[in-house]
Amino acid sequence: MPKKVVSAVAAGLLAASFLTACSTGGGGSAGGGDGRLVLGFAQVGAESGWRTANTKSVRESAEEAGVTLKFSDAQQKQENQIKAIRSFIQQRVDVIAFSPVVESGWDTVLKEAKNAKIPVVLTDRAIDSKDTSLYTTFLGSDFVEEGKKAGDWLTEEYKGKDGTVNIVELQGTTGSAPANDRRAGFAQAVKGDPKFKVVASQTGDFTRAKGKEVMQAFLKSQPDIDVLYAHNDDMALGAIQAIEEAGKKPGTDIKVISVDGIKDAFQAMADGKINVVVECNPLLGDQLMDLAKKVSKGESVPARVKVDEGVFTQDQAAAALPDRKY
Ligand code: GZL
Repeated sequence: MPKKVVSAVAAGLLAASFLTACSTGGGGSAGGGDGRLVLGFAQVGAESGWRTANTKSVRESAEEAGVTLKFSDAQQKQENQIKAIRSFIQQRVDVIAFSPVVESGWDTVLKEAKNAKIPVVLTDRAIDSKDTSLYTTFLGSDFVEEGKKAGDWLTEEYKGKDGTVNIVELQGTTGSAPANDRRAGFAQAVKGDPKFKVVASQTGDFTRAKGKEVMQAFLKSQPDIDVLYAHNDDMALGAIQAIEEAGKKPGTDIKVISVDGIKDAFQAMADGKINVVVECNPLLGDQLMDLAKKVSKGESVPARVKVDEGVFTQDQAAAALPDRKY
């Protein structure tokens, strides 16, 4: 059911035009009074190719939509995102949007935004607050579904084959929605078959460097690894370096399952080093600007806006690569 944002009821034409004039970007006082919507956006950081593409999409879409964007990069620290949201409140922006680096710890600052009558849009990642009045809508992927797609590929790949399948898992940032949900979705997909065993699971913080470092540790501690499940491409690409440095063939000796769908992962798939990529679409900018404009005018918007995304296997990689947008 679309979440009803209470919209002011104009009594007469004059009132309506007054309300309309006030709410098209003039609601806050952050703008230069030019009537443009002012959007405060608190980004997670620049930890991965996915994040870089997401930031580019938000910036370009704001430009095209005539939205004044106030952007902050939290360098993957929650306290920096909270500081940025408080700064946007101080500046009286019209709408606040952010991609929560972790699921918990947002109620206090979002209550401050609510008290300041500044609507909040969650993008990319969700929060675990019980108070859903703290944000107007959540625009992003279904990470449980992504994890399930990864697990479904694996069960299909090993259908009819006997013997234990030893899996190592590179988790995303601890406490983040994608890490929690991709892990849950994958576990749900493979739990029906006892041959699948997750023998090691640790965060690689969504970065290439950490993904390589943790994979090196897995290779030392685990005598027999059949599959790597990485919660994002950057960790998978780092892990591939570790696998090759250990004298093994990624994609063959150790099958590699990844999530995101950045160009480098498609290239690795075409090179036979990644077996399957579950797409997670970062190009949310246009949808975000549309939602922000509606929300600032008090129009009703759906409480949840999902993005379409697919699954790509090695045989599709080379043909798909030229058309990849991120
Ligand atoms: C998913 C996004 C994740 C990506 C990572 O929507 O939050 O964060 O999967 C990124 O690449 O770091």
